[in-house]
Amino acid sequence: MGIYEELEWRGLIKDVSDPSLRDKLNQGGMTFYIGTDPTGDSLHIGHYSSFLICKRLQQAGHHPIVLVGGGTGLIGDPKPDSERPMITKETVDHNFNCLKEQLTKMFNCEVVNNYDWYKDINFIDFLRDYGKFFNVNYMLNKDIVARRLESGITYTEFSYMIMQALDFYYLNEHKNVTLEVAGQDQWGNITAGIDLTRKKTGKEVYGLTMPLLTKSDGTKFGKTNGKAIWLDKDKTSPYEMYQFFINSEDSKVIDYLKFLTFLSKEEIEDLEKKNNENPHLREAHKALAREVITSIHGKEAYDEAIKISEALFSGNIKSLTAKEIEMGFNDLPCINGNGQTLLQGLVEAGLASSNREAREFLKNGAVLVNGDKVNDQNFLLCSENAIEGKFIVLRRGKKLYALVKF
Ligand code: 383
Repeated sequence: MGIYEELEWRGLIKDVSDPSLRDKLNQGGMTFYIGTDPTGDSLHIGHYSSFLICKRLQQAGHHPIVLVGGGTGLIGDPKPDSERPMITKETVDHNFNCLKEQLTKMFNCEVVNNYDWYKDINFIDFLRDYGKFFNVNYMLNKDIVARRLESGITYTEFSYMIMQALDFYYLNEHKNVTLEVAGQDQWGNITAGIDLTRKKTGKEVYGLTMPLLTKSDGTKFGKTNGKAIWLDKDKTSPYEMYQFFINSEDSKVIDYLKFLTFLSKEEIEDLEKKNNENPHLREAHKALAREVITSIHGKEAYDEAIKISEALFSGNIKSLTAKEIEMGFNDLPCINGNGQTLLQGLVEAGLASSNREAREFLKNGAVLVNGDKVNDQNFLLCSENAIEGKFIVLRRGKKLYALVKF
């Protein structure tokens, strides 16, 4: 199986600009690029799924260049529904540095900034040297612009495709880039670059897009409760990421393994069999979480995520450090500890609806404090009783948790 067939098997090919790309990719030796705009200070799992193509093509003997759009980030790639708010140059600079660091760490790749070539192009040159190659009808027919005609699009965002096209042309001229890869939402921008390069140089360059990952209801993959899954540990802890993957839909987990891991066809087929025969063991889900988290955050972070999950599952809270508790309980109700009684704390944290109900729970032995059963309603929620003086974990019944912070 060549790399092209492997990408096909993984479900990673949506559009290709020319059928001859199959042989070219199978031969190796192409320099390709993929870009992202510094609209935030971290990439998320959606970006990750696209950027993994860097490693896959690299392993097949191609050379990656990653572009972080310090220039395009100042303009904004049109979204289907509405204009983007402008972000300041300072924010773009800051985000650029964050993304550059994340990407070099993960993919050990060359990172370029398109601001470096735009800064020398003045407006007159831009219109003469590039604008002249774009027929407005051609631009209006691009899917993304067509979709915005109703709601409106500014001249600024309308010009975006010329910039991305210019990048492809520039990288072809200066770095011998002959292929641009991206998620399927970038097809219009990629073909604009192929056309511009052909018109300006007569040379043929290529494009390839990957489908966007979805959930079974067709919505975008990569969010829990409306929150994105970030690659930055401080925004999404490895434990949260673990929960996200372990809770993947059964009907989708094999697709995600193909898309997001480097496990081989044989290994994934084996997991598929296990998933069908013994779904309750969740072997495929566990492999998915292990592969992705180890590759993004390393083995240690993965082990920590497992440790937190196991402690929360078994109730063995005391085996956790304060830092691990903070990670594990990030999303749970939280109250400030001020030496209140356990009775007061249960009500305040919403684990009981009244003092009377709280007393009932205590009497029935349904309340755990840091994993131990407590039935003394006057037990004090004070830092002396907290783990590392910082956290008390309250649990009522099997599943309801709250955190008391000091
Ligand atoms: C800018 C200049 C270029 C080439 C690409 C760009 C960025 C591009 C874009 N990409 C998305 C982003 O920045 O907007 N115009 O968030 C996303 N990508 C990748 C992938 C994806 C796309 O970073 O489909 C998801 O992650 O292509 O939406 O010369």
